[in-house]
Amino acid sequence: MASYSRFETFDIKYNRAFLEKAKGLKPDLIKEIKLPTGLLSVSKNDADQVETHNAGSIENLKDIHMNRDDKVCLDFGDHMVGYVTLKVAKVGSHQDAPAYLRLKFAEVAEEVLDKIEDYDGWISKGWIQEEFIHIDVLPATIKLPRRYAFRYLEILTIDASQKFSVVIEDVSVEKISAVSMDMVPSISTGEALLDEIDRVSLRTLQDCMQDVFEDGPKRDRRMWMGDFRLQALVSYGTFDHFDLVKRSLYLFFGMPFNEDRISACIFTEPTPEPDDTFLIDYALFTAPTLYEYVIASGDHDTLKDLYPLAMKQLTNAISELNDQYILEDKGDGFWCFIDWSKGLNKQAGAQAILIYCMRFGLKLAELLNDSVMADTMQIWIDRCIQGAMNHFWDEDAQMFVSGDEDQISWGSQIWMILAGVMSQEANKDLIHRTIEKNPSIGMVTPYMHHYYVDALIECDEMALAFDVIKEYWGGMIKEGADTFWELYNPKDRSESPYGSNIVNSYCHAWSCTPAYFIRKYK
Ligand code: RAM
Repeated sequence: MASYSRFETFDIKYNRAFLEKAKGLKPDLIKEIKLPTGLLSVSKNDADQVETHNAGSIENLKDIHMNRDDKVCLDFGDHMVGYVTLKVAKVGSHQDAPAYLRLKFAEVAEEVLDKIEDYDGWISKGWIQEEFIHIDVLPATIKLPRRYAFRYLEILTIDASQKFSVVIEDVSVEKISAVSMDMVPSISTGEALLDEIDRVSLRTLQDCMQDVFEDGPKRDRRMWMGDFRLQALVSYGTFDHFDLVKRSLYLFFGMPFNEDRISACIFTEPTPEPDDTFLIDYALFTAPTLYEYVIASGDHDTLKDLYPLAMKQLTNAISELNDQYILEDKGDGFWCFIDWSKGLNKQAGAQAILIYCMRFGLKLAELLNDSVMADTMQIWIDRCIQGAMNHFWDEDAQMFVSGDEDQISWGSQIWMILAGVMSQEANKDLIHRTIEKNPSIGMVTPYMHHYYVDALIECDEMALAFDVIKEYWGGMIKEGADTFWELYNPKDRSESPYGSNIVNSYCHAWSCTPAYFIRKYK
């Protein structure tokens, strides 16, 4: 069973001044009332594919009288994040028993068919958006206390009674986000598919921009550094909500633990708290995230505040290098993320990400004229490149290998390219060799695909980069995505890192990056 890491002692150093700054930057959420647009039925066809069928006009809803096992499925026409209110009434004689309803919220149609009893994964089934409610007195207006992420809402009448039937008079959602789509200048690339990918990317980001940059409004509803870096990057030049980036940065940097580590993810409720999960790559990404924010916003005060701790993530990682300038492999545990592809060895990827992030550390040091730190970064970049070439480069395979079993994966090649370990010409050869050999340890997240696209651009393969965007993210659009997903393996739609895709998130922050590439390069 997979699991997140844990620290036995968890010594958090709250920086009250930073957390106060974060508090002062809490956004006012934009609220909008939305109504369902239609009625649907969802089923599976003979080829086991999920199909939706129009089940009539939404105007008919209040004419449907529901008794035991009757159900209706409402379509809101787009992905929603917000609070739902239902007006429920009855027809017939006196209500002689509670109305007993089950509500299922679904981001994608197949979730309507999922059964909670089938879930046996390793993360909580509490994430499955299903509610059972008893209503003793009808008519009633019920405002559900949870926030949901969904497009479809199935309402099943578990029971009414022989004397009365349930009627759903009205359902509405108060949709919330820190930003609105009107804030984004529209673009036209001349290619309809790219324009649509751009729009869906921004919708994904919008629905994840709440009190902080959440990773997914269905799950996990917290802020992970790896996701946040990419969200912030896409937000520059689109929603341009610098205060939300700044708030999110101060939250991460305001709660270091054990040796000033920055947590892989943080919680904000009931009060801000870091998770006791540490991922070396996510900690290192604090450097590029801070650098990119400062360049986009020009906010040098924040740079001065956060610089020491960003550099500490780099020097902490440097202190873990062995005398060959190599990060040791820590095996299968959750010590470095990179991707959810099964069996991926993380050692070479971690080494490459350290080099990649030290390059940002160098730039941060230069911005502050810290020549001692800039020299230190350069020395360790050179040493780690030397270590990487000696230890991970396989002369025979002409590819990078990782771990004791010399594993060749897509992730290791891509990260070594982005780290700039070799010349651009050699990188170009390497990416073509990778495409040709197609290592079986592949990539399953849009997050890793983002870095693949980035690596192709680094290798001056712009056309190929856009082919990947059109094929991979375009693939999700063909499958009906309103927002982009946490995980997409076109060869296996049921793939999940959690033991079942019932808990996968279908509006996931790290998948919003095509808008960044499209707007930068098209
Ligand atoms: C999952 C989430 C999140 C990601 C971490 C590593 O829990 O999908 O987005 O950053 O894993």
